[in-house]
Parts: sequence; C-alpha cells; structure tokens
Amino acid sequence: MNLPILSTLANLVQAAQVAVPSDPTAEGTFWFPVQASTLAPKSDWTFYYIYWISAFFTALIVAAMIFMAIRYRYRKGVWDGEESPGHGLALELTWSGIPFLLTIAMWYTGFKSYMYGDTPPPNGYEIQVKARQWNWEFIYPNGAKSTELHLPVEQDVTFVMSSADVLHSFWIPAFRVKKDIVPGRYTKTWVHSTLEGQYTLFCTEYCGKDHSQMMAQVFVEDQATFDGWVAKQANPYLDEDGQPFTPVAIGEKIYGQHCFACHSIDGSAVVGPSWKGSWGTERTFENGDTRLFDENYFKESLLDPGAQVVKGFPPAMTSYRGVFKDSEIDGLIAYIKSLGN
Ligand code: HEC
Ligand SMILES: [Cu+2]
Repeated sequence: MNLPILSTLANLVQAAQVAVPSDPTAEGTFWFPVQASTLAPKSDWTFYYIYWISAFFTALIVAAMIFMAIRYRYRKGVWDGEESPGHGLALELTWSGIPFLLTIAMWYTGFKSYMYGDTPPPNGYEIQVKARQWNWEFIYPNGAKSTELHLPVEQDVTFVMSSADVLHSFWIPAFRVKKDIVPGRYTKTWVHSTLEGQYTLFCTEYCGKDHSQMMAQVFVEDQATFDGWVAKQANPYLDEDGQPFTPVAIGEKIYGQHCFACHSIDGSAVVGPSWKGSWGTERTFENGDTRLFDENYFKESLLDPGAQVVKGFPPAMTSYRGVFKDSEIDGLIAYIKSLGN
C-alpha cells in the first residue's frame, strides 16, 4: 500500500533529519545551544532574568489564587461577604513600583545586549554575505568565495550582508546573532566567537519554497587554520592574465576607468570630493542634512547622485544605475575603504 500521505510523511521525516545536522560541539542547555560568542552570555542573561521573574510571579499569583479560592469560598451561613476595602495607598505604590523597576531593568538589560550585538566594532575582519533563494555565499577580503562560513576564533568579524532577491535573515543560534537581509540595501552584524567548533547558520525569514533548506555550516577555527583555509580557496575573480583579483583590485580598476576624472585618491578636490579618508566620515549636503559615508550611502550616491549633493560641489555626477554588477559595487566599496578613514 502506498498512500500519498505516508510517503509525504516519510519525506518530511527525512528532510527533518537532514535539516538538523549533528553539532559535535553543542552542549547547550534545555533552552539554548552552546554559548559560542561574546554576545551569547549577555543575550541569555536577559532571557533568564525575564524567565525567573516570570516564574516567581506566576508561582506567587497561582498560589495566592488557590489559597484565596479555598479560604474565601462560599459556605452557607458562614460568611456572607463584606464591604471590600477602598483605597490602599501603600499597597498600590508597592504593586506599581516593584513591577515598574523590574520591567525597567528588563528593558535596560535587553537594550544593552541588543546594542552590543548591533554595533560592529571598528576594524573587524570583514566578510561579505550574499543571500539568495536558496543559498548563502561568503566572500572574504582576499577574494575567496565559499558556501561554508569559516571564521577565526577570538576575532571581531563584521558581516556586510545583501540579498540578490527577497528578504532573508541571517541567524547563527550558537552566536545568538540574528539580522535581516533586506533587498536593495546593505545590513551589518558582527560576532566575536569564543569557541572553536562547527555550528549551523539558518535563514530565519520565510523566503519561498526551499527556505527550510537555506542553511550553511559555520566553522570556527584557530587563526592559523583559518588563514590556511582562506588562502587555499579557489579565487573566483581573475584578471585578464588569470591572476587572482581581490575586491580592492576590482574597485581600483573601475576607479581608473570611470571615476578618476572627478574623484581623487590623494585628498585633493577635483570635480567631486576626494575618496581618500572619506569612508566612515559624516558628509554634509547642500540642504544642510548630514549622513555617514557607509555602504548604503555609497550605493545610493552611485545610483542616484542627485538625491544628496555634497556641500560645496556641483551636481555634476550622472547615475551609474545598471552599469555595474553587484560584485563591482562591492569592489568599489572595498577600494574606498582601503583608502582609510
Ligand atoms: C563627471 C564627474 C564625476 C564622475 C565621472 C564621477 N563622479 Fe562621483 N561625484 C561627482 C560630484 C561632483 C560629486 C559631489 C556632488 C554630489 O554629491 O552629487 C560626486 C559624489 C560622489 C559620491 C558621494 C561622495 C561624498 O564624498 O560624499 C560618491 C560615493 C561618488 N561620487 C562615487 C562615484 C563613483 C564610484 C564614480 C565612478 C564609477 C563616480 N563617482 C564618478 C562627480 C563625478
Ligand atoms: Cu532565505
């Protein structure tokens, strides 16, 4: 007998087994996987704080309810009810004040660990993350590409993430790192891993048919192993002579072809602002607004230069919409970054 429903069930069970790869280093707790980053203990602390406060008050309130239901139940002739007391200032202050302080503390610890996880430290090792239906690609500063994520342990690593199609979300439970990847813009997150081992990266924003298969293995290695691995990766960018080509070199080449006439790299203003030392600085526009020179600002300046015109310069740049591939835009970004900030 071959009922369709049975084979569907069998397929689902099989998919679930593939979907949860065994994680050799995971010890974890009932609630969480192993803590493998500096963020993990902070994030878990917030959870346990809320958890124990909830557990304590649930027990207290349920116990009081049961006690009162029995103690003050209706018994004929024994007790016919009485006027309930009116206002109790001390009581009201207590039951407003204590929960107020406890919830403020919840907010504070949550906000602090959120900001910690959401603020990449400067000068982290940078990995580009490309999400698409339905796989992940990682690009390292030397131009190496991989479908597995490799990280050096005890290093600040920043992920600069973009999507080729729809909304995805980058989630590595062992690191407690989770951030959406929004089409059309760059988002960033970071990690400082603390434990060598193998973990799993999931997409955690429903993104279509094979969303549940959109995973990648994460390897946290000591620096020497990582350096060896990243150097050995086949280099996907090759120049005319078949030589490896880094993102910075791609950017430098495009600069020489398209941008050099108006942008200098030595700090002098030509037609447009110099790129030297511009990355990460605050730009001021003709209308008085200001904005940080980051990935999103760069991309918008390239696609729509007229939208925000830098103060003191003419709106002389034309749009490069559709001219460059994403990898070339990333190359230009890497090149400008390499000119310092
Ligand atoms: C015809 C001259 C010209 C060319 C060619 C040109 N730009 Fe520009 N660019 C300007 C001018 C002028 C500004 C300042 C006014 C503005 O913001 O639009 C500018 C501003 C910018 C900004 C914002 C800079 C800042 O300092 O805040 C970026 C980024 C930029 N250009 C990138 C590029 C890239 C990348 C190329 C080559 C692919 C390029 N530009 C080619 C003239 C040019
Ligand atoms: Cu996805």
